[in-house]
Amino acid sequence: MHYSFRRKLHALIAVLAAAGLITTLTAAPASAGGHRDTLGDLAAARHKYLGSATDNPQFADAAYLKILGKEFNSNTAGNALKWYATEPQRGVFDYTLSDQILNFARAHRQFFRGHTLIWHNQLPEWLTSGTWTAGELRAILKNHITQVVRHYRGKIPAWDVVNEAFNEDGTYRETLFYNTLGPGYIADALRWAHQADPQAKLYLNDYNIEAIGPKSDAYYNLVKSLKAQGVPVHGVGVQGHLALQFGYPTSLRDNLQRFADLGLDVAITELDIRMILPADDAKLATQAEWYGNVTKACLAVRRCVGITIWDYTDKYSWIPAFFPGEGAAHPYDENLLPKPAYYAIRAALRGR
Ligand code: 9MR
Repeated sequence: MHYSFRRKLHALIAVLAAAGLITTLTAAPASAGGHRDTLGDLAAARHKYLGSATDNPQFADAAYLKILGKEFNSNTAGNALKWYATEPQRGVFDYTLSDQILNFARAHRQFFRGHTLIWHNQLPEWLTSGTWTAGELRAILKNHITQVVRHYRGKIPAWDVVNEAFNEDGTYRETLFYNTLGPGYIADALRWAHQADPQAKLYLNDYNIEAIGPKSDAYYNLVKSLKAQGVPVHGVGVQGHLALQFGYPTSLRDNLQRFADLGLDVAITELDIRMILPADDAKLATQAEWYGNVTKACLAVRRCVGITIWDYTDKYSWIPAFFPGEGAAHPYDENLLPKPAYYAIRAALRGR
């Protein structure tokens, strides 16, 4: 696909530049125009992607879209592929919202992450208000996964199949799916998704698994046992919703590496770094350092395939609504201007 062509092109450029055969294109300033010096280009030269999530309301904002299409080489739907959006009535599938985002990504030659097939939030009313036997729910789940993944077969190369399956202490989260079907729903979901698109990379994804601890240990043990049973699981997504007041997860790199050592891809899937408002220069400097450190952690792990920022700008942040008094979490500000964090990501991608 286009993305892998572009990756190869950038790898070739990097090799030629390293050999001194050409002056590296990525050294050109952004103002030189074109797509030569974006975050996505710098990441591609390191064989990674640097992406952003987006959402449908943002499509009314031309200035926002211009940056989204130009600066990032990966994209994902913040909401449009969730169950409430794709199967609003039982057996009735709607891809209007997700197509808008996927078509934009394809037009801009971006990689794409599908988020998400199974999650306990943003489920349709018909599903949460019903009472289901295990047999019924299994059939509903299988149909949902099969339909959505098959619809996008060959177009969505990576899926968050199950999102947020564990509690902080590493026990299973008691969701509709767990309570009705038991923990085996995860292996089943992965198998159904694999049948629907054998090429897609299938991920388990969660927050607060950046550091080594009970929750990331639960994933480590689960994916190890799934792999031992031959269940198609290919990656672990570390969301990366960080907050300055809680400290930097210093074991991030080692944690990514231990999953990679199991033969899995890893990705930072929903990065943002919030702070208690108001923002000031010191907090923005610390935030920039953290963005740089997360980027370096991914670069240090060969099987870390890339980083997705959970929308690139403070203008469309999910955070103020969920954590009142917090925000300023993204690398662009509310006026779509780059913050110190943006420059720290660039520097890290350049190996500085
Ligand atoms: O960014 C999403 C926001 O627009 C929604 O209102 C919210 C609903 O729960 O979900 C947000 O995305 C979440 C993601 O799907 C899973 N990890 C946590 C993200 C932030 O809440």
